[in-house]
Amino acid sequence: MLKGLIFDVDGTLADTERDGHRVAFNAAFRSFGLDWDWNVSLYGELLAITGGKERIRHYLTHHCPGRLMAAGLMPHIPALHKEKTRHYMELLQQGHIPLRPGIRRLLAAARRHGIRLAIATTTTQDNVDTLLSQTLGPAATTWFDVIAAGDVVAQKKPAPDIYHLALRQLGLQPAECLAIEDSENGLRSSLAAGVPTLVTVNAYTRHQCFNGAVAVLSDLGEPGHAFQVLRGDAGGHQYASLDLLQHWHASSALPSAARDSGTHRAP
Ligand code: XBP
Ligand code: MG
Repeated sequence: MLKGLIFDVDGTLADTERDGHRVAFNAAFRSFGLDWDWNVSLYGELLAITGGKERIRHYLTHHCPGRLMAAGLMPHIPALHKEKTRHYMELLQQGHIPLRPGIRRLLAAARRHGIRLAIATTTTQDNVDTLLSQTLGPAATTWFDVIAAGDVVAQKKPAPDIYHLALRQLGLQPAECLAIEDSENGLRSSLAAGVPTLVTVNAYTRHQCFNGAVAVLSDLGEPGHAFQVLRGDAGGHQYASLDLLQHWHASSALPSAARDSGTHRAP
């Protein structure tokens, strides 16, 4: 039985990367007098590295023109990332980053039906709190029994650490939950923790491999705004209702033969 929904944040709750984090990184580089420009295409490559500090370190190691410059900048990564987070929070506070389709609707449905809510994300707690309060109101952070975010774990996604922490703090078994993710790194993390996972892609992740997901969608959809089912059986539904999530969750518990036989159809 589905007892908990565990949401990823970046790319899942909101499309935060291209016009949010990426813009904030570039603003921080300018604040530090660095002429680096993470354009849309390069940032798409750098997203393979989760964690903003880890992404900067990767850039310094693999992309930075001067070796000496890279070595000299390594100690400044925490300060650079702090400046980036300041810029990102400003973008959030200006209301530039809306929730993705279906998020508000599903959170409300889960709360009405007593399904517990959690977050498992690589970004910082501050970024999560600001996104939730800006888009859903100041009380929204209290809707989540658990917000597992950023550096609270040793290994970031695709390692399962953040999902293990969320499950431990929820006091739920992996099979009692459904994760919602947007990226291959996120899916690998949730599946490694044993959590059945629904994927909603975005422009940066649409081409990635999502083997093992209960279904892959363009987004969660809304009444009158149909989703695209990229993989899986939505039984003719036009958007991801709580019923449909519960169906996908139940089907994930079935032996693959029963699941693949199509006998367990969407409601
Ligand atoms: C996506 C990430 C984060 C963001 C940047 O997190 O990998 O690192 O790109 O945020 P999610 P920070 O698990 O929510 O998809 O700079 O705060 O790390
Ligand atoms: Mg994500």
